[in-house]
Amino acid sequence: MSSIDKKVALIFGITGQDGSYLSEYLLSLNNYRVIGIMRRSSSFNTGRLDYIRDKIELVYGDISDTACVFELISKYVPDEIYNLAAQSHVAISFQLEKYTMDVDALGPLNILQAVRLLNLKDKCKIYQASTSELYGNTLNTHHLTSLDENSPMNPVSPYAIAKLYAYHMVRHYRDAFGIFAVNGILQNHESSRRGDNFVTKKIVLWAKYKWFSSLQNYGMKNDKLRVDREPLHIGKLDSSRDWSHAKDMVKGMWMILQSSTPEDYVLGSGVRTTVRTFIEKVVQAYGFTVEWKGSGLEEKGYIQNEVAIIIDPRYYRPNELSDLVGNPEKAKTKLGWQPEYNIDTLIDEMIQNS
Ligand code: NAP
Ligand code: F7E
Repeated sequence: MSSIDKKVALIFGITGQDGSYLSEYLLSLNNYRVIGIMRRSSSFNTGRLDYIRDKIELVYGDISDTACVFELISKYVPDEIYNLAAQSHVAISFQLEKYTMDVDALGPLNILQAVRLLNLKDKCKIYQASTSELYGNTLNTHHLTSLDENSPMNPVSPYAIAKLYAYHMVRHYRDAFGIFAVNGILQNHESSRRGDNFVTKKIVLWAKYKWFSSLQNYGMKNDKLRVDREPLHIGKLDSSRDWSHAKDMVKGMWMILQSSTPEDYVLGSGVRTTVRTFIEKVVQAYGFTVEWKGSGLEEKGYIQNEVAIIIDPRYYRPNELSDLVGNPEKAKTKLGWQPEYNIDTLIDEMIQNS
């Protein structure tokens, strides 16, 4: 297929976890020209893309720069715009309130306005990376068993509040202007390419590089402990999340944009796992078990009678979201979306490749 016949996909946030998997997925379809927006940075931020660097086009830009977004969209006239760009760390959003709003709320508005004002509504479809964080503690307050497209949204962090603005603007642009703009309301998704300060990756990196001796022994019973081992410092142990693999999620993003009608979809595994269980599973993968003793801030996790996990209130948030689990039934029945990973194969991939 010549490059003229290919669909043009413009990805904001291409250098992040999802951006790299989405690029890989689109390239595998063989009919996409993939163009990604990267930020200027004092150090290289394209490490997740090195292996496909020669198959994609990268251009400098920033989603919070209105003129830049307009110029990029008018230059490339994309068939599909994926907005994955965000200040995506919930805990850090409490310290970066306005910045998070500028990027996560007003950034998507720049894209929507560009498509409308450049009269590209019949050409460009827009995917917005919405999040299960929009729901806040709705599971508990409304006594629900899982979260679907109709569950009430009560965000409890600056990140989620900014994302709620974008979510509603996407709906508004769809209803008011007939633009094909959709929200993927995604539960947590992880991988070996996850940012190092998200809890799953932090646990995997600790096990692999700070506690157990080497990957060579991974999966064998009685792996050795490192001589210079250091305990894991962790926040809320009993928060639960619905953890999927990012590879499954990016395929879902693409499917959402291929639908004949623009609609919002929840994607997730439908299975909740606590931070505590995630730690236990990672430790079990190395052939060991965790014994928990004490409670609250005094609780500790022991491996072979040695303190290995310490509760550290530095990782508590001003407002904690204690429980999230999604109901992806609509995506499964209407789009035929089916995830391939489960929590155990996700952990396996993370340990192998991190
Ligand atoms: P990520 O790894 O943090 O990637 C975020 C991307 O956005 C990076 O490429 C980052 O660039 C870019 N970015 C940040 N600020 C920008 C700006 N001002 N202009 C342009 N680009 C900017 O996040 P992710 O896990 O891939 O998630 C992708 C999207 O899904 C995010 O919007 C996130 O909020 C949302 N989401 C994620 C999850 C999840 O569990 N992963 C769940 C639901 C929703 P740098 O590389 O230069 O930092
Ligand atoms: O926290 C608890 C923490 O930072 C998960 C983003 O991709 O998913 C992500 O947001 C849970 C929370 O992810 C530590 O309190 C305990 O309950 O890995 P996380 P997140 O906040 O769920 C949503 C869907 C997004 O949209 C976001 O962009 O783990 N936790 N101890 C900890 N969390 C961190 N980071 N570090 C700890 O030491």
